[in-house]
Amino acid sequence: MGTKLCVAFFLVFNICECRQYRYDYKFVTEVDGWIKLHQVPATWDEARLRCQLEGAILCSPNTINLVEVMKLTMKNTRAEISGVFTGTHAKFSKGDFHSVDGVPLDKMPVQWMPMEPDNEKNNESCIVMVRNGTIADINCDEVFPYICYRKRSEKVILTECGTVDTGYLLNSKTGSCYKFHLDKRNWTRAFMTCAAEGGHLAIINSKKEADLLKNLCEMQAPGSIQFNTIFMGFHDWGERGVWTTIHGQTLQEAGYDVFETGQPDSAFPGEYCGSMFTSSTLNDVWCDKSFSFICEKTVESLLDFNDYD
Ligand SMILES: [Ca+2]
Ligand SMILES: [Ca+2]
Ligand SMILES: [Ca+2]
Repeated sequence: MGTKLCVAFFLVFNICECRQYRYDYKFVTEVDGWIKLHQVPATWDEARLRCQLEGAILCSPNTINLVEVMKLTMKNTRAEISGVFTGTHAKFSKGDFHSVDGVPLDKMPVQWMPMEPDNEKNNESCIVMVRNGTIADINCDEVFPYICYRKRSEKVILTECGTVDTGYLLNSKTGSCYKFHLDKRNWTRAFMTCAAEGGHLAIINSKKEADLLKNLCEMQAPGSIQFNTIFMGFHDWGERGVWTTIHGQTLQEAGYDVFETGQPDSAFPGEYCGSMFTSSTLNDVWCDKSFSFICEKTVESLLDFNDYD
């Protein structure tokens, strides 16, 4: 109860304050927005997508303040040695470098490194920035750390689910929030999407929750047939035939293990990822096939109770 009161208070407080976005983003006055350094190097596509899923954009040195903040953000991390991917690219048209929010490179207050740009092997359509603020063109499939940025806007209001993402709806029966993704992704991408949104692929903890997810499917995808597949948060973790949730419990421990009749059947060449039919019974499915999925998050998953400044 204490936590719930605290969350309620926090959300009200936050609507007035508008400084809190999510615990992993820091508000930076100089750029009037939130910044997050991703230290794990990723390809440019991966970096762009992750920032987007977090509700931000892959940061570019659009202004002098952004350049300075990017340099500061890299300081004392490995990114200071490697540099970071910026959101500036020419993937759509060779040489036409723009930030992901549409600013042409020529308007950015940055200089090329010596000998750059060289478009090596005619295959360099992404831009990295190093600690002194100079840039180079680079192959987009290389991996670098990167910075996500979200500019403050009037619209930043946390919902009752503790996120700006209005796709999450609170269910009073389970106390969890759920978002139905009609867009189809493979299991790994679905996992990443939920994680970036501050949640996780849905884990069914009771018959009540199974019924609720079934209703959610009916609401979100009306007319969907009973045996449509929705990815869920369980996996065989390489232990063939042993099903464990992404939070490490057996399905029984989690509270719901009702497979559809004849399932799991590990259809050729092997089904190692978890799903449910829209009728709410479970099924093992191919991990690399793309299906719709449901993310689940707790109200407080993105909140930072230590940061009231
Ligand atoms: Ca180059
Ligand atoms: Ca659950
Ligand atoms: Ca199956």
